[in-house]
Amino acid sequence: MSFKFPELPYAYDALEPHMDAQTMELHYSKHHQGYFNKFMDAIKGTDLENKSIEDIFASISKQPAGVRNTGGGFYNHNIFWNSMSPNGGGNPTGAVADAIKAKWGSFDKFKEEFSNAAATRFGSGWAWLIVTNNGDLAITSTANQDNNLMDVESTKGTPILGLDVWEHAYYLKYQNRRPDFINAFWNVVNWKWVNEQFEKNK
Ligand code: MN3
Repeated sequence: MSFKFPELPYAYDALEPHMDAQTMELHYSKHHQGYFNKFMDAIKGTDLENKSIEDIFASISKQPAGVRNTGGGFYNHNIFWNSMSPNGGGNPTGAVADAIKAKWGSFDKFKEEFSNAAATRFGSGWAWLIVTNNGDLAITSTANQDNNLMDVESTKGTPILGLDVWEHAYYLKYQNRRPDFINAFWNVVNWKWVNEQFEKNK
């Protein structure tokens, strides 16, 4: 297994006005790249170099905090970039749309609960839609760079939609108004990609 720093799937300004170009550039080229570089340094020469990221997360409680924080930072931002698209927004489609309706009753109710998870995460962290290990959908929130693939989380599953609510994700454009950033996110959600992840992991 070798890890690669991914290309951003669109231009820095592609998600304007919802996600501003300056934030996107700093977030990807400084924050995400920084996590990746530090993760590579942290696992260099260890047996983790030959493991998948999922395997590393499955026993993350046995690893140094540096591996947990930087490995999480690397993986989580991959999910975040793919969760958005210039052609995104609107309503979910495909099997995930049906599963959301079955679980929450309506897309609006789902949006409300996910937004609430993102808004109420104290400090830095993430809101997720995950496929749990028994194939169910769940909304979760994790601190710092943790995610639900990690053995430290009580709810286990694979993230299929992720929202970064660290201040670096929104402060330049939205300052302290995290709820405005969360509302803007819905205009760019890449439901096609989310549905593909759901199909793969359900
Ligand atoms: Mn971030």
